[in-house]
Amino acid sequence: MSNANEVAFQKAKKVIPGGVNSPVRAFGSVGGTPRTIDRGAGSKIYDVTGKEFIDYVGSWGPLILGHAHPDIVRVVQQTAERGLSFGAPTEKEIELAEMITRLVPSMEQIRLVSSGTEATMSAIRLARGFTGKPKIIKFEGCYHGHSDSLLVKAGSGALTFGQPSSAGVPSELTSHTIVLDYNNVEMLNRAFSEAGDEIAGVIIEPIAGNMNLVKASPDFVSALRNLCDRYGALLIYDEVMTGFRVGISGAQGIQGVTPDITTLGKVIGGGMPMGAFGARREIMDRLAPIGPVYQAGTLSGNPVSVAAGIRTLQLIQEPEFFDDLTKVTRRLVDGMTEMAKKHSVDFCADSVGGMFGMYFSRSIPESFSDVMASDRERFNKFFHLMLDRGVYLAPSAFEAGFVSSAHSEADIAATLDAADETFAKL
Ligand code: HOZ
Repeated sequence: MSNANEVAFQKAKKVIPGGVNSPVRAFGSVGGTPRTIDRGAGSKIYDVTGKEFIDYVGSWGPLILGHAHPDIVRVVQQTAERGLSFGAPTEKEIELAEMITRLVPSMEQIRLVSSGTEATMSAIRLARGFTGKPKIIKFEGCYHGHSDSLLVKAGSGALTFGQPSSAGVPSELTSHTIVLDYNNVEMLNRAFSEAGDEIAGVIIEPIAGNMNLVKASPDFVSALRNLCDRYGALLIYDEVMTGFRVGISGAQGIQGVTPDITTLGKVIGGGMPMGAFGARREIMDRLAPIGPVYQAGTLSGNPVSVAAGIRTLQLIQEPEFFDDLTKVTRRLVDGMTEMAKKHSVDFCADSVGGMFGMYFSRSIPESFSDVMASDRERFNKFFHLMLDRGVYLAPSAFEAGFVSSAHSEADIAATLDAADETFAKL
């Protein structure tokens, strides 16, 4: 590898812990030196040596239109010229809220925040404030940001680095968090029958993307909705990753479920920092300044992020947008599966909209334990061989991947050529 990435990483490690501003970037589980990125354009990113990569990370999900989309860059520039932040209401944030509430009808009102972590943390507080109950159910391998009570048996970087539960979180702070197996209806029933009166809410990634990609089964989803209704708990759909990524109304639109609270992030900021949470009005009325549940943020509803978000949501509502994105992503995963078969490698892949999972296992995982049983050593080799061939995948076997509308047939073909060579070497 060229020296410039190594030089940059060594310099970074002196002043930034582990050389990165978020752990999964560090190549910690796959080994080697992270590429230091210089710029991006469309489906490609370029590192500091000038090497080009077809990018399937897309800044971990937000870049559904690809890098530096001209329309997004233009609105960001135009908006920035009029002021970067006001800490006061703007007309544009109303426009974004109207757009989101129209596209995701379970969210009658939304509040904008600056990250997915803030969105889920606030959603949990709201669920407790609304129900007056303390306990939250989450599922092993789901990641809902890094707030204390949710960092228990979590996915994403926490899982990648073998610390699904973080140091620095006193057990008192997680004593109200109940962790259950994903897609396990029996366990869910049992938890509600034992502690139903104390459960404020159940938070779930309805299509999990932080333990690779794992879909909630229809039975599991309907059990969640029914049990929450029966016990007066709130169903919280964490759609930070899936919102406006798997379809125009998110995973809830695909599954036909009406959650009580939804959290969003990533795509809604168009590549700028942004998160949101929303629910029906009676729940949102509990928030300050109307209600007693406090939640705030200096940069919440930041005008530059809002402008990027509005333009992104306008573009993804164009006819055929999700049909095309879904087809291209499907072509990628089907092609990868074929290549693996050609070389007799145990591998499978799946996708929903513009989000995909690739697994070194014989069948598509349905639970955290299935994901853990996949061949991580093989993934690590695969990752590096693909990287050498100019394909940038998430540097972890536990992260979903993302295709953007900028990915062309030629990108998919080049990726499959790289996969052909790679699988031959595994
Ligand atoms: N949830 C994202 C990855 N699964 C966040 C990216 C990060 O942790 O840096």
